[in-house]
Amino acid sequence: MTSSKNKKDLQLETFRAADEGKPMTTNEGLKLSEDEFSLKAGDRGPTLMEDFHFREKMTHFDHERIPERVVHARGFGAHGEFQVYESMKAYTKAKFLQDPSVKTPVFVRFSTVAGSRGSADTVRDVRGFAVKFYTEEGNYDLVGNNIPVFFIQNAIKFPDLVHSFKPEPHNEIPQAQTAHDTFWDFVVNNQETAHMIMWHMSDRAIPRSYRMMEGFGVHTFRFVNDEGKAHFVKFHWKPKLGVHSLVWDEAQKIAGKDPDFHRRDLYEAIEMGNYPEWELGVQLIKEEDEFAFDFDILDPTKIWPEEDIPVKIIGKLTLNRNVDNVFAETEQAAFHVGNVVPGIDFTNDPLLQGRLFSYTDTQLIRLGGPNFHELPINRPICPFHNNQRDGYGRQTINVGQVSYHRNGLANNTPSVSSPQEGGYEHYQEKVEGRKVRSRSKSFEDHFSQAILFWNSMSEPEKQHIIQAFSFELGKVKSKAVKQQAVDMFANVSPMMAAAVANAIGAIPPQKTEEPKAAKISPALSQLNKPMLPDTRKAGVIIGNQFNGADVSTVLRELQAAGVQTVLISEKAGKVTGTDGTILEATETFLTTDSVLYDAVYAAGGQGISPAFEKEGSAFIMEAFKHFKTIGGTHEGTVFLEKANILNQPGVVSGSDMKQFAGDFIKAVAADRHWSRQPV
Ligand code: HDD
Repeated sequence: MTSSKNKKDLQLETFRAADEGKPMTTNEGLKLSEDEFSLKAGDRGPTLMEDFHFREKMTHFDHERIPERVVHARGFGAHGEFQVYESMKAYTKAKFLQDPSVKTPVFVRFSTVAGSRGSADTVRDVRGFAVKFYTEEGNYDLVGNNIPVFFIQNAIKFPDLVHSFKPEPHNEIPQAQTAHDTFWDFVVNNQETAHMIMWHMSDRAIPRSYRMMEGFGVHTFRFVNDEGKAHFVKFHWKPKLGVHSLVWDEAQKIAGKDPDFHRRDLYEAIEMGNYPEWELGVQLIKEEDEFAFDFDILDPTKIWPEEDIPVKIIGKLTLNRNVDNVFAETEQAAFHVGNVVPGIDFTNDPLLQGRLFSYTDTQLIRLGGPNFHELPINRPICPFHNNQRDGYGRQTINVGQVSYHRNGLANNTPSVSSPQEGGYEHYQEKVEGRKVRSRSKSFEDHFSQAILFWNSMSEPEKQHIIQAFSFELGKVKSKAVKQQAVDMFANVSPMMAAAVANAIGAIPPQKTEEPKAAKISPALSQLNKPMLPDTRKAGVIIGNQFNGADVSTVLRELQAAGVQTVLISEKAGKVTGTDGTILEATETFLTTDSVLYDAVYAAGGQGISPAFEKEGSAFIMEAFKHFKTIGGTHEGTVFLEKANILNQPGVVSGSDMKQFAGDFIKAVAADRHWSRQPV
């Protein structure tokens, strides 16, 4: 494993094979003379058992699939590096968090949770954000999500939660969706889900791009320094590009037009050198302040409001290399919350404790035995030695006679290390208690932070939440479940619940008084995050006899600001401007769609046909409906005039090209224009 971007270095790794240009052999290395015809008794005769080549090829193919992940089956990964900004020595002895000059290689896998491996990227779902740091002290996995809380408080309920959102067992419908009876039945019968459901109904569950999502470790972990002093810690990933989402109608259409929308976006960004970046932030609470808050800091359904416990930014993650082979790397990557390094430790969060069992267990079935740590993607970059031996697919050839601890023949090696020598020592937390199966009293408040979340949303975000509830519950068949959901979420906001009840044909809640808005947390609203035009994609509608000089100026300005442009014309290929400028259109209205862009620039062209004009108008109106930036110059302005949208927010036109480009870029950075009126 290496952090290098240089493909030449990678080829030195013995496990990476470049087959191009090489003679074909069997897996045993025998050169083959033929690979199209099986061995037969005569031209028209039966195939012979003797055909070892046919049997090897077919057997391998027949066994090509492994079980997909039971959750997070649909995912996409990339390599990169992590660098800490300043030493975290005061808080943790983790080596990769000490020296700002050290680059730690990482592998990150993003995922949806509910859908199968072949499901669409843009469904409403939580996104996984799993990071493997290949540190010199061993692999550290931060296996998080893009939502900072979880549905349940105790891991023993995880199989129930997952069964409820997976397709229903009697007809295996619906795929990759929570908009069905069993999920909402689980929600209303497990009210600890309230806070997470608010996030799940929010725009966070339909991200625009993996590159534009926050990530969270969710649980409270521990940092331990070299004096043995501990702090409680929560981890945050903050995307440099800000946090952006799709709108629901758009997300559903993209699922059909380009089910690979998110993986394509990440893959292309990295190929183009637009390496996505996130900053790592930590919230820290002293051990002695464990009980200083009005919520239990170990409860995974609670955030630590950033305004009360600030996020200290400590480093940067950059993804700079796509995988060479999705199966070998992304699919075989095995993350485990229990992969820690000295200086990072667990807490008694009962969800975290259960996860510590589940991850290794699932890899045993998914990757077929106990040697999955030897797969190239999972190998640590530091040496590893112990007395574990054998098992399916063992690759290491352990030499020597001794394979047990407490031996004399090998001088009792491999030997254990003291904490000073880097040996992992569990934090010596004092614990005592009776054996009980119960919820801690301090975990009983399910609504305060759901209310905090709702109150912290901007008006458009609130509307989206109401619409999401109305969609999801609108798909539920059971009237009882619908009603229970309305009544449950009246605890968050009776106004919200009444609006949902109205949309889904349920009875409005009895409760009418809004809970007192004691606090809001501005950090929870996406509209308060960085807004940049960088790497946003604008579709450019262009036809022959476009204004060569002017349009070229606009395109240059957009590119300089980092806005990507894709030219869409009547036919793919050359488009000629009035001054002979030739541009290349890569898409037509047949091959692309409005939902695949962040913005539209109608550059026009005197040679645009009426049919093209009609399709262009539909393309623009779809973008308008999705609140996207729309610009027009020259004949392109006619589209906007005809649609009667010229004076609407986020609609830009003009005859001074520099001015126009500047306004357009600003509007793209502002993202969606929510104050737009329907036309
Ligand atoms: Fe989990 C996969 C994140 C709770 C059991 N989980 C998985 C992945 C992510 C998370 C990102 C995909 C990793 C990858 O890309 O390969 N899971 C979370 C978060 C949770 C959480 C942030 C709550 C805070 N998970 C959770 C619980 C359990 C599991 C409570 C069971 C007790 N998760 C699994 C699993 C998976 C998994 C069954 C499926 C595939 C895998 O582990 O490798 O073990």
